[in-house]
Amino acid sequence: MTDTNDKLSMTRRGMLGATATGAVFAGTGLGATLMTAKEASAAANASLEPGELDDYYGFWSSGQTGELRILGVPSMREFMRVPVFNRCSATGWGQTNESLKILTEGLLPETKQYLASNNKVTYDNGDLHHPHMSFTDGTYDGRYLFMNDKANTRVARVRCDVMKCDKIIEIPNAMDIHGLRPQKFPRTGYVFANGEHEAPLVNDGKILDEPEQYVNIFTAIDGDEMKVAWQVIVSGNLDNTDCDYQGKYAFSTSYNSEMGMTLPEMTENELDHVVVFNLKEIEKAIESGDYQELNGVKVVDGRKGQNKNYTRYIPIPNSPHGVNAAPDKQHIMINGKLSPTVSVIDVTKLDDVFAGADERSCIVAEPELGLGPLHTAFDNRGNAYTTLFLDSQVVKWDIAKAIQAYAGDDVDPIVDKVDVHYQPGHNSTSMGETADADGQWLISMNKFSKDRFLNVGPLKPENEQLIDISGDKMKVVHDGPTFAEPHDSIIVRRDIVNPVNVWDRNDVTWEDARKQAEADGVNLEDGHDEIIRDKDDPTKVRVYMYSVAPTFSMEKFTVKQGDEVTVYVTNLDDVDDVTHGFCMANFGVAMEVAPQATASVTFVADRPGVHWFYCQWFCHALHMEMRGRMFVEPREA
Ligand code: CUK
Ligand code: CUA
Repeated sequence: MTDTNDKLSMTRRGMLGATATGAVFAGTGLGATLMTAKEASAAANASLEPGELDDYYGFWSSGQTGELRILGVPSMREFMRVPVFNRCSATGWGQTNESLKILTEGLLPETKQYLASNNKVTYDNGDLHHPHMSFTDGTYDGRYLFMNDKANTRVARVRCDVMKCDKIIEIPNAMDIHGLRPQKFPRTGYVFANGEHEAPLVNDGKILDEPEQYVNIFTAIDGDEMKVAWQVIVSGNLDNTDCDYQGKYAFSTSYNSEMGMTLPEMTENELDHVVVFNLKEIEKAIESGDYQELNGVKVVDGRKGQNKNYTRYIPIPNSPHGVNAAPDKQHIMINGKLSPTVSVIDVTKLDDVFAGADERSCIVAEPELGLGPLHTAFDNRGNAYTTLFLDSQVVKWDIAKAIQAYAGDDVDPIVDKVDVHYQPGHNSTSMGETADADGQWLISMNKFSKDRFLNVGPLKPENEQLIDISGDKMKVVHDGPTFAEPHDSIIVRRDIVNPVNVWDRNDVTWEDARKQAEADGVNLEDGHDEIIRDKDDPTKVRVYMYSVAPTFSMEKFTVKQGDEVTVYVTNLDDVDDVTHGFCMANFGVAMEVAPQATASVTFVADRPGVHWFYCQWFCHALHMEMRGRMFVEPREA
């Protein structure tokens, strides 16, 4: 299979310059089949001519790298990396005052204390699994992207107008946020976030190795305010989450309903469960006071056996992983992982389940698809596409036929299978997690690339494959190596995403700089050029300069050894793509200053002598000349 797909991708590239003639071999995963010239040229559309724009934005997670990535689909070109939970040498994320504010303001007091005892102000790492766009009326609205950090229990938001992270909050009470999805209807609204790992609810060390006392926490965040709205205590752990198109229910899978601590314990039961959260009932509990307040959050008890209408636990085989709402607005797919099945919930049957009907009565199909089903994506023709981790395949299946088969009809829901390389986790289709699914492209995010690329040593890239799903048969049309480790992606029609080209001078990002400048009598919007020594604390110096290609307004400035220096740079260029940078050499200081933005960075000038600062973003023919000197007068002996 490897061979045939290699041939296809070579052929695809080879055909770009020439007219496709004759037939070429294409891999379908089920053996080589002849591909017509028409099909081949359809596949060739996956690549674009130089200068052509993609039809879709792809928003990619990066797992343990901690950033968000922006790709083009179908070209699979990587456009941008947006630092979120990581640090970034290029942009100064984690170093500028503006980014440090975002990285620190949402941390819990005990986290700040812990970090301070390790001489840190924020975490350096993150594990970003699930990027999802805000919704209005069941489809993407282009406002925000939300994403989780499994490593340090945080949720972040990226503004789609500038493609920068503007909020990060740490979630109290929960442990290790994994599954994350925005509310689809009427709008986002809530952002649902799963704590994956179980722990004592007050985790202060009084309870340690007593797993029977551990709980797990489901969190609803207000996506506009980026504050926790409420939480629910659940039985079992929580893996992935999604919600319906009605605004009534959210769903979370649990692979460890056993609450086991060892692998044999965690996989003991044949049935685990999906937790269904009844949003209206939970909101009522908050209103009526049926909650406890913990770390400033209203926490509702939705554990098994509470006999309340906050949650229901639907038995699912076996250690279910992904949850995916179909664009038909009716069906929710629960991916079985250790079971070869996907369990299909009909959301119209959930009212009855909450009224007392058998929990499994909402299951309307449970097709056997292959080994290791992890995640499911959709087209607009009633088909679902499920990744099979163990089989290294994507299986296309017909939802209506799966329902008929479950009802007893003799029909096979499986439409097609294609080999992918190797071991897929998430997949995503163009607009596939919205009501506007369009059935054009599918990305299979494969955990292993093995032999698909030149060997780069023991650590290999992952491999993402682009699959054309517009026809009856799936066709792998592109391999794309990626660094650690995208879990999830969304593919968004390009007309929905409309970022600006230059910043608005009034942007809130540098609000603090604006206020400080005002207090210092400096107008950031003018060409300003000032050195201010703080009246109350004379060791603090503020240097305000601006940049217009190819110069900084300040050719030199002088401070004293030991001064705490804050440099504010305002980029007065308002031309597309004229970003400057500010790097203070040998001080470990560097940042991006995009058109019309202000950025600032603070450091202690504890190295006497002459030090050069320079523009680190190639901006002009005289970019090398865009530099200046900082004189640091030695401390008096
Ligand atoms: S999880 Cu990674 S393959 Cu974190 Cu969405 Cu399923
Ligand atoms: Cu400004 Cu390079």
